[in-house]
Amino acid sequence: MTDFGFLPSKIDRVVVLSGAGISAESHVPTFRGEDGLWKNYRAEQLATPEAFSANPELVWEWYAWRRSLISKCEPNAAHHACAKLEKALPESWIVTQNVDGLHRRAGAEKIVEIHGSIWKIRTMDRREERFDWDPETGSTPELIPWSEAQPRRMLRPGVVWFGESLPEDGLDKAVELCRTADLCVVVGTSGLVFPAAGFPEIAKHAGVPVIDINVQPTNISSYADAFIKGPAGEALPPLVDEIIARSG
Ligand code: BJW
Repeated sequence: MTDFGFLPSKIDRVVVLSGAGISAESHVPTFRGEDGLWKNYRAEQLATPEAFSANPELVWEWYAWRRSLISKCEPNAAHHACAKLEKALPESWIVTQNVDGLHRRAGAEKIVEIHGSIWKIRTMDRREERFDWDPETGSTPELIPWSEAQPRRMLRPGVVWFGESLPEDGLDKAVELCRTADLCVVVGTSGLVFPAAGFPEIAKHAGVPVIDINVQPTNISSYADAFIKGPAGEALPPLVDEIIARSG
């Protein structure tokens, strides 16, 4: 049983910062580690704008494979706990690096998807962006779609690749949430990819207590106010219940 003595006595605004580890128990592969995607695929050949320019079909195929895989996955207890928290504490938000859409499928609504969504397609310049695939069926056009508004421009997955800037509104919102929350809960991220890896530090510097949940220590747990070691689906639900008990 976790002792929640590290929690502030009154909590109204929580920011949850989630990474691939929160979806691991839903069987969505993480990126790093033994079973991670980067074990079998090279990031620079698939998750960069240069990779898409060099071989759009290969990149498209890889994302189609991932969409099909994710469409068979269900939100787990950790996604449901986040949705429960967001409903109970209306000023709380989820900032996720994940593109899988599982927070939304668990019923959460106040979500900042800072690395975009695998269920969106867009032009390179973001002037055209839309939801395209049905997450329930995972159906994906076999051919890469072309922009209607900007002929001769291919549409691409609506995610943020290495070397690309994050959408400015999402980035500003995430930073503001980290500065103004009563509590920052980090869950299932290796804390290696910037700028998201710097969000917990922004909270810490603003005097916001930081809790890290992970199956193993990370650089974030080294400065967090509390580290809860364990799978997100087991560690998060009791924490959320305790936070809700302290709210209002
Ligand atoms: C569990 C668990 C369980 C498992 N329960 N836990 C500053 C310094 C150095 C470099 C940079 C910097 N600023 C920018 C950069 C460059 C770059 C970067 O950070 N590189 C680093 C690798 C060094 N960043 C960028 O390029 C970003 N753009 C940018 O900053 O623009 C301006 C700029 C550009 C260039 C130079 C300078 C400025 C964009 C980053 C985009 C990241 N995109 C990806 C792919 C998204 C699309 C897709 O899905 O295909 O996003 S990469 C991948 O990593 C994905 C993830 O969102 C991201 C983070 O991964 P995450 O979520 O942490 O997953 P894992 O797998 O790493 O970790 C899982 C964790 O879960 C582990 O800790 C496990 O232990 C744990 N776990 N089971 C709880 N059951």
